[in-house]
Amino acid sequence: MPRGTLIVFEGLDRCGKTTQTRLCVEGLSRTGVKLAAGLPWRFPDRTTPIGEVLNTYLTSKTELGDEAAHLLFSANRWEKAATIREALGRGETVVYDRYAYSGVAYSVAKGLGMEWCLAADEGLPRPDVVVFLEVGVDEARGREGFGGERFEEAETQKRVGAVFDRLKGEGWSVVEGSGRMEEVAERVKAVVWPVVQAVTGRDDEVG
Ligand code: DGP
Ligand code: NA
Ligand code: NA
Repeated sequence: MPRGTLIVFEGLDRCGKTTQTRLCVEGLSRTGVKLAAGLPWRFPDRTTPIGEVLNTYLTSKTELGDEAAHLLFSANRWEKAATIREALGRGETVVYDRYAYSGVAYSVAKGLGMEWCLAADEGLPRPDVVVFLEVGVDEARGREGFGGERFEEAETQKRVGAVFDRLKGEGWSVVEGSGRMEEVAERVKAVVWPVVQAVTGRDDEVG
């Protein structure tokens, strides 16, 4: 049995990631690809005990040192690692709204070392494709809800964007995130579907 595909969406706050992640799942479900239950999955997963701490941190109700925050975000991913591996092993495709790259980008933007940050996530299931939704900070800023949480000011977002630029590499697909959401979804489909086909061995048209 072919394994499932691990698809990850990354980007700055308010880049449309959550909408595009959902549309991607809807598109995949129409193709008949076997999907994990309850997609999209997201990090931080605020439903776990560690996730609850992260939620109070992000909404600025608690303070944490940068290193402690980094390791908690990473631990939040590690507590799901076995679940992800099991789903992929059952042939189920998994779609994530944020993954370890956000962890590194936000922490390095705060001044922590790149190597130190990367080390905490080393060994997590490796994504087959990272869809990076590229949206300028000024555009993201104009979107509804921007500015509500800890890292959502323009200066932070610019620094986070610069770290993402350093992380972009093999397996990354940068997708222009501005424009109508249906147009963006088409661009996403064009990069995701070939990967799903390659991993699962399907060769039919996108549904
Ligand atoms: P979201 O729920 O996708 O809006 O993410 C909440 C905020 O948390 C957002 O500003 C990005 C930030 N974030 C997400 N993952 C991590 C991480 O692993 N480490 C750090 N430091 N910040 C993260
Ligand atoms: Na956010
Ligand atoms: Na979001």
